[in-house]
Amino acid sequence: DPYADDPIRHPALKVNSQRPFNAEPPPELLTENYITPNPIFFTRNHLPVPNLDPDTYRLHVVGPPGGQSLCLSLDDLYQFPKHEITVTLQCAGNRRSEMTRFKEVRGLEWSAGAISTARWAGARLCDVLAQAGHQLSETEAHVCFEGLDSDPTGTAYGASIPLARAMDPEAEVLLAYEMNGQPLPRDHGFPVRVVVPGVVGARHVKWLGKVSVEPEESYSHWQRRDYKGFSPCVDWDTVDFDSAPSIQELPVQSAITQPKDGETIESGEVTVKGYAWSGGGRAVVRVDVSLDGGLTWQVAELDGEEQHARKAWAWRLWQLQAPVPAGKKELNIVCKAVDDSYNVQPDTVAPIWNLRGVLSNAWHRVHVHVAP
Ligand code: MTE
Ligand code: MO
Repeated sequence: DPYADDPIRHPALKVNSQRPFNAEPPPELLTENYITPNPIFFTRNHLPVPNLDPDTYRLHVVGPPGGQSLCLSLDDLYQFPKHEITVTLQCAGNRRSEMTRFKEVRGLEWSAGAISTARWAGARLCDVLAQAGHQLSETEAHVCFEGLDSDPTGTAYGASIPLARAMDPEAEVLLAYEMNGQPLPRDHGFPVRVVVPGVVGARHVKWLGKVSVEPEESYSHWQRRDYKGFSPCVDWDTVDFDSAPSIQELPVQSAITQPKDGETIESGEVTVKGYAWSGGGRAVVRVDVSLDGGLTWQVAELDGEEQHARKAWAWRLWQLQAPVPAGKKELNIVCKAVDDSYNVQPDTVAPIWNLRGVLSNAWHRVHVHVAP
C-alpha cells in the first residue's frame, strides 16, 4: 500500500477520499479563526505523501542557457531573505457538490471547505530565479514546478505559472518552508512548497523537487488535462482541453459557514457568518446577505486583516446579526461578495456548470427552520 506511510490526520476533518487523502474542515471550524490552524487546514493530495528527509532534501533550479543551475539544500534556502505573508489557498473544486446537485460532474465532492488561510514564510521565487540567472526577457515563458510525490509509473505532480508572475516581486510568489510559524506539515508539502498568492491551489506545488523555466506551460496532466473551465454545453465526448486556458487567478467567492443548512435556529435574532475571497489580489469590498432567498439584502460586517490594494491575498471573514422576520417558519439565507473590480458571483449554478465541477461560485444558499 503506497499510502501506508501517510501522516496521521485530525479527526475533525471531513474526509472526501482516504487514498489519496482529501479532506476539509467542517464549516463551524473553518471560520472560527482568521488563520486556519495547521491540523484542520484542508488537504488536497493526488498521490501518496512522500516522506522526505530535511537533511538530504535538495531543490533543483534549472538555470537559463549559459546560466547556472542551482541545487539548494534547506540551509541554502534559509540564506535568501525570509518573506512572510498571509495567503488564502482555495482548490478549484471548492463547492463542487453544489454543481453535482444540479447535474453530475466528475470530481471529489467538496463542500464549501476546500479553502483555508495561513501565514506562509519562505524565500521569494523571484530571488531564487534571479540567483540562477533568469531574467524577464524570455517571452511567453512559464515556470514549471515538479513535486516529489509520484504515481506507480513514476510520474510526478506538476504545474506551472507564467514567468511574469514568478519574477514580479509584488506578486510575492514564495518557496515556503513555514506555515503559521511551524515547518510545513507533511500533508502540506514538507519541507518546501510553492505558494502563489491569488492563484488556484493546483499551482501551489507541494514537496517541491524541481523548478525550471520553459517556453510552454507544464506538460503535466494537472496543467493540461484538468483544472480548466468549459461551457455548460461541453460534455466528455466533446471536451477539447487544449481549447481552454489553465485556471490561474480564481473568481470572486463567498460562502456561509453559520448557520448550517437544515439547522433549526431560535426566533428573535440570527447570526450569519462566512468567508469571502477573490483571486488575483482583488480585495473583497462588500458582502451582501439575504434572509429571503435574494429578494432583499443587508450588508455584512467584514472582519480580518485590512487588505492591500492589488495584493489582497487573504480572505475576509464576515458576519451579520439581524432580527428574524416575525412569523417566518423558515429562512432562505443567501450570501454574495463583490470584489474591488466590482466582479460579482452568479446567482445560480446553471450558467456556470461545467463537466469537471470547477469554479463553483454561485450565490451560497442555506435553508434553515425557525423554532416556533
Ligand atoms: N502538489 C503536489 N506535489 N501534489 C498534489 O497533489 N495538489 C494541489 C496543490 N499542490 C498537489 C500539490 C492542489 S489541487 C491543491 S488545491 C493544493 O495543493 C492543496 O494544498 P493543501 O493540501 O496544502 O491544502
Ligand atoms: Mo485543487
